[in-house]
Amino acid sequence: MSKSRRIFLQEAALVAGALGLGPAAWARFTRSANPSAKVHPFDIPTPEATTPAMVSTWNHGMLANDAGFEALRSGGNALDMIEAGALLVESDAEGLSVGVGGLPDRDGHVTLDACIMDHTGNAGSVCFVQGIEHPLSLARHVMENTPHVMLSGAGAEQYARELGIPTRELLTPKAEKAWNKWREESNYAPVINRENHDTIGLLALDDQGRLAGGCTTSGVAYKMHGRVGDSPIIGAGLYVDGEFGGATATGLGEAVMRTVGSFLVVELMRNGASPQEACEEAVHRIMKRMPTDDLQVGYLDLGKNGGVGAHAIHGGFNYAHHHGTQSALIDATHG
Ligand code: SD4
Repeated sequence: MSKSRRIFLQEAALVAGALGLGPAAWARFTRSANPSAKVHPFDIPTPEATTPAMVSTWNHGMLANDAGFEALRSGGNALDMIEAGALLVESDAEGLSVGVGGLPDRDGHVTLDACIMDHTGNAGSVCFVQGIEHPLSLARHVMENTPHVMLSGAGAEQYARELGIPTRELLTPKAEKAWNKWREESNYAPVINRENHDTIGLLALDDQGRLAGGCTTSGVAYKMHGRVGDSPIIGAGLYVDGEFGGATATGLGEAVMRTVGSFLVVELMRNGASPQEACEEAVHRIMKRMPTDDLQVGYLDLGKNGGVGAHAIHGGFNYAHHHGTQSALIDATHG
């Protein structure tokens, strides 16, 4: 065993002790180091098999959902559906809001946020990471192979290096050109408009009734260096409750974080709201509390039984819905 792996396991054991984790939880956290711990809780199917479905934000959600269903057909589960969809969009250098090609912060650095969560409540997240093409996959490693939920910045990058994940330049000539143009005026106000709001949030229900969700983004364009949005925050940019449903957010993260938006959507479903009612109420909470002329936030959710809801403050938010036989791009309601 390598020295860093040994130190990691010692530290993880300390954390597990401090958290009061019993042997079963400890075995799950150290799954990769313990060959006898073969069954991850996620792999235990829930009792009902269901019709699989996947919803993802924005136009690029169409291809992401196709990739998700491909992963399902190849024997994957809901988490694999999420990761497959994210991988595709993160690698698309034409997209200006996710992974490679994302618009940089005001100092010219592309910094990424991502998270993932499953129906058992497992969650992993990375924020403020640079030079990593697939932050959502790194978040999945955090979830599955460390005792933590969230790693940030240099620490997350160090973990990626330990995993052998190669680094790469994420700033494309197209994004650099846009940044240079923005610098002519350097307007630091974090406004979400048509150009800078294409974070992908993904929710999947597999054929065993297991829900999972993910969210990955380069965040608000030209943000302050070090700014982290809602997208990697469990409960804000994403939340999954295996009993009721999952939700994800897009738009200005500050408004979503202040209202713990995705958790709110799921909790409303838990209390009897339909997926659509839950998204509407969460948007209305924001509209009641803050000025919304220049503010866009949209929620998308997927109920445990396959119901879908989506609602935004302003028009323009759309999402892709795939349920195995049919796939469509749908305009969300707003206001
Ligand atoms: C953020 N919520 O960093 C992200 C941005 C976004 O669609 O969703 N854009 O605030």
